[in-house]
Amino acid sequence: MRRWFRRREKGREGSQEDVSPLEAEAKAEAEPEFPSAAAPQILEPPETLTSEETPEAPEEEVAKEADEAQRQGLFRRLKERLSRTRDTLAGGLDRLLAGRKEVDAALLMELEELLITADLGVDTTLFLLQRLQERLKRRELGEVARLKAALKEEMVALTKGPPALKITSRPWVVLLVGVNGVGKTTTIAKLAHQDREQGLTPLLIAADTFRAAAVEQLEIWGERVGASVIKQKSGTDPAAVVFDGLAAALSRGVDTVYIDTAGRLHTKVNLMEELKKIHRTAGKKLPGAPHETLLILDATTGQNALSQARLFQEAVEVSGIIITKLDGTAKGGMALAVAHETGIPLRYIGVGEALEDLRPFDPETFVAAILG
Ligand SMILES: Nc1nc2c(ncn2[C@@H]2O[C@H](COP(=O)(O)OP(=O)(O)OP(=O)(O)O)[C@@H](O)[C@H]2O)c(=O)[nH]1
Ligand SMILES: [Mg+2]
Repeated sequence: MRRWFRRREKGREGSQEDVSPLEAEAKAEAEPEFPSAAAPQILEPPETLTSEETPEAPEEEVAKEADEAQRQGLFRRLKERLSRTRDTLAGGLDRLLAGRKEVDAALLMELEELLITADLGVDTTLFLLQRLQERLKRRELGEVARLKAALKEEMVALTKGPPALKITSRPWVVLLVGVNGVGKTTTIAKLAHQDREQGLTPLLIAADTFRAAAVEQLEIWGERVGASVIKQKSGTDPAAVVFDGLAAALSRGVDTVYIDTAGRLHTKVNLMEELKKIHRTAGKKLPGAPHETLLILDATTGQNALSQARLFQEAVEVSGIIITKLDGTAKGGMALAVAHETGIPLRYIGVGEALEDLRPFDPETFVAAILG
């Protein structure tokens, strides 16, 4: 909306600078170096500009077209990034349907195999198959072409969850959890980058005190995105770092706070206890915090991500999931399984290592990109 408004304003400025026909002629005479026969035609102002009642509609249309072009560009890139999953799913389905005239039980059995290959997991695959079999019984899948459309509809329906939470208090505190190497620190940088783009002030808290390099990594990202980092020396109790970090957030009046946590401690039990303590401490310093606890899952781990989700859910109340590294895997179907089987809203997907490579998860767009 804001972009559209800016473009409209720019359009207006542009039309104010347009030369009148008389000025144009004078300009043409003053520029004898281009005496070509085509010159008068070029200088003649287009009719729309000389008209007294320049309608606004064309400008709005241009802005809409530009937005549409941008949307399509983003979608094309998403499709490219998800191409390995797309090759498995969309490519596999096309091969399956080639030469077939009608959908029958045997075809659905083959589809089952394909969905498992794309890492949708047994439970989600069987759920989808059951929905398709019901449609088949209702004679809704007569033609082969209907099968793809029906599968897309059922996949989108799988992932419909509550809408993304909005920032309703300041500072808005987000705790990021997940096993080591899934992309927690990188995702914090991407989220902080998005905030900066929207004119918000993020603050990063380095609560992964287990590895000295973890703090440094967060500092480098902080510098890159223009966000302050609150840290203490390696080995400090992470809950204490969070307590001090939130005190700093309150005194500085920042908009958002991202807490980076360790992915590995001596034992899993240690890690879960540490996360619980961080969670409790945040709430003590700032009632209601953390406002979001985001679980980061790595797409390349496929179905294993589901057991990670169960593990973390037992320790802290996970309010949203981010799936990273969907760009490098054919296992992208796992995103649908995770969204369906955990019941936790999938908020974002990571499709690359750059700051811009975090996209809000939209079921329709995602399904169209892997199967459309
Ligand atoms: N291709 C790709 N790589 C990603 C994505 N997100 C993160 N990575 C990479 O994954 C690696 C690990 O990322 P980190 O952010 O360090 O992961 P972490 O969860 O903080 O790891 P620990 O601190 O060890 O627990 C880095 O090389 C990132 O660049 C993504 O969406 N796509
Ligand atoms: Mg990290």
